[in-house]
Amino acid sequence: MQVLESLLDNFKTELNSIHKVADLLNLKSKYIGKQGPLADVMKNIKDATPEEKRTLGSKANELKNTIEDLVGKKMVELEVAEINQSLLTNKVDFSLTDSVLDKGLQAAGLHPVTIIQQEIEDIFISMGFEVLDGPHIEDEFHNFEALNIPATHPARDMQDTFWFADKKHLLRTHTSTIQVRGMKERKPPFRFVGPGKVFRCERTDASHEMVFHQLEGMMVGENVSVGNLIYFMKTLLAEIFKREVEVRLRPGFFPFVEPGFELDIKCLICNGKGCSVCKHVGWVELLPCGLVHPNVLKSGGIDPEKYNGFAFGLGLDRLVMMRYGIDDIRHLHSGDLRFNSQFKTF
Ligand code: FA5
Repeated sequence: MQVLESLLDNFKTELNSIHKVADLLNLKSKYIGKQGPLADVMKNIKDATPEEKRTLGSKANELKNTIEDLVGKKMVELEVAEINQSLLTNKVDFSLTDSVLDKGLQAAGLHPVTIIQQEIEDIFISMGFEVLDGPHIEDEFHNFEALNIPATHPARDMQDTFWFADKKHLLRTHTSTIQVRGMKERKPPFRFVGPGKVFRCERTDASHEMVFHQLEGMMVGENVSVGNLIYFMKTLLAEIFKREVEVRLRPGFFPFVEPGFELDIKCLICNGKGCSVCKHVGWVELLPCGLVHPNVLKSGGIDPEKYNGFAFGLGLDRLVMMRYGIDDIRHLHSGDLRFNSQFKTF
């Protein structure tokens, strides 16, 4: 009994000088572990009288619980202290000081395609458009059939396609896929844009890439006209270029619009004189568009007798080239930091 009584005092004295979790665990095992004094008392209890056994047993249990309690409390204390200490010593410095820049580290910037994409989204949002997204991996229905391009239609060859081995799935060749999903999910009147990456198995040159970006636009309602389409396109280009740019509209064929147009911009690289970007014609194809074909409205669950609409598919990379005077599209995805760092926005 005497051993038990002095045990708690000794434990408390030692506990006061503990400052580490590991030391605390050692102390615990020293007192109430298998080799500890408490275990000794329990081993020798067999020699005691039944009365002593009861008192000693309950005292030993009580002591074990008290020590466990004290260890638990101390453990919380030590853990909190350790966390506080590590917060003090492992501080993260979020400030970007001149000394960091002196070491050659540079602030990140946005890619020019992202800059233009965000600007255009803002312009269209201000005109009441929603911004939609769509998957890169598509099925035949969304990329072709719903857009009035059945399997046998020669227009499928207009966009060289990366097919998956199952011959049913593909990497979307245009953002027009977003039209189909957008129509199905809403009721007219509505207007939305859908930007994103598109993929074509094409030979690359100064104005063609295999992976590039488009921004689809669609407006559906009653009495939507070519006049509405031209108004939105002109507003867009004036906002992007912050000056009058020369454009021309010529007939263009796309199975999903009727009538269809090609909106070209006077080449800003050569000022219309002819260069490799405009293939020496002085104009760059930028923005095919037209009034949505009735069959496409039907695929989207919309009654073409009651509603009509316009759609367009803007080539974002070529727009970037015109705005910044970039003479080869391949610079855009070269990953060359000397190129990218020219477009810092912050
Ligand atoms: C289309 O992709 C149609 N889906 C656009 C459309 C939408 C028409 C809605 C009517 C209504 P096109 O294949 O012409 O059309 O591509 C559209 C634009 O993407 C082109 O004007 C051009 O700016 C850009 N583009 C096309 N191919 C490439 C390429 N290989 N590299 C870079 N830009 C390209």
